[in-house]
Amino acid sequence: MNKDDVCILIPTLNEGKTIEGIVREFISMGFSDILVIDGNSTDDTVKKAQNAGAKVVIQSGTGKGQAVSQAFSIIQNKYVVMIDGDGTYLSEEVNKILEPVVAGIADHVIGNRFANYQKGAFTSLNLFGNRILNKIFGFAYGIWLGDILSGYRAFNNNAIKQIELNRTGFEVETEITVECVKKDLKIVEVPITYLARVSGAATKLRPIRDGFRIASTIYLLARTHNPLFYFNLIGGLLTVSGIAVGVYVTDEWLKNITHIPLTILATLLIVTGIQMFIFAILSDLIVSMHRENMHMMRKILKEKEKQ
Ligand SMILES: Nc1nc2c(ncn2[C@@H]2O[C@H](COP(=O)(O)OP(=O)(O)OP(=O)(O)O)[C@@H](O)[C@H]2O)c(=O)[nH]1
Ligand SMILES: [Mg+2]
Repeated sequence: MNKDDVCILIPTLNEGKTIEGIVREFISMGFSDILVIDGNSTDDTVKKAQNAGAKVVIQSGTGKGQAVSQAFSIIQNKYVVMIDGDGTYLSEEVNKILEPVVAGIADHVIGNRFANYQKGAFTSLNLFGNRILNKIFGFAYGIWLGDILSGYRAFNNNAIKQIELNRTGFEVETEITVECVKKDLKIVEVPITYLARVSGAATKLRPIRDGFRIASTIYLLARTHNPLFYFNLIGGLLTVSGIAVGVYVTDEWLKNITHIPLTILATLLIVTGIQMFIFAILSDLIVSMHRENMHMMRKILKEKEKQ
């Protein structure tokens, strides 16, 4: 592999304490194309990154997601490595991350932080949240990955071109993974080390708010991939609440108390719930046919490229 074919992409927001060291490490390993995409840091992140030899672009919007999406639109390299600028990942593990894309066995590589994490790298809330979100992702997309939210990733150019990002914040890692699954891109996970943040460097992640946003992103994006999961969940919730109201109404009726509005509500909830199950089956049919068409189209495009 020619190291000039690789772009090291580092999104940053106030990472003045760590960014210089990271850029220097990559340069000393022979990587010359280092792109720092900065979210208008108010500390000396930009100056330090430039001094160390990185190209710095100031993002036009806000949020890590918008930054990554903007960076993807300007990168032309054959391979891209994305790494956080907070010093929690090891630059010397870059070859581990790059190997599967360079070997052609993956379009996208995710560094799995659970393989080896330092004490204090995850708070117990983050650890719990990460595990739950990986499970929800597995149920929604049928692909059981160990660490969908990792910040250390590699891509080939094909993946960069195909991944479309619309979320602006910390949902970016989820959206990248979902896009790869939807676009039939091959994902490989490799074990990596995860370190604690250096003291005094603040996280930008708000675990509860961002955790809910990530969970809702996983769910909402599943509509066009796994409509059975998407609509059956709504149907299940409606039916179960309808049954609960119905049980209460029946119990009261046995005691000679009649609740007409609640009876209507129970019926409506159950009927709407069952309609959602039917809708799930129909949507699944449409999505399956669409997937077959897209699969065929990609095959034709690949064959055309070969000619
Ligand atoms: N360009 C840009 N970068 C951002 C923005 N928000 C966060 N980042 C960078 O994205 C990377 C990940 O952010 P972190 O705050 O470390 O979030 P995290 O790694 O998910 O959470 P921790 O576990 O607390 O480290 C860091 O390099 C941040 O500087 C943003 O709005 N714009
Ligand atoms: Mg971090």
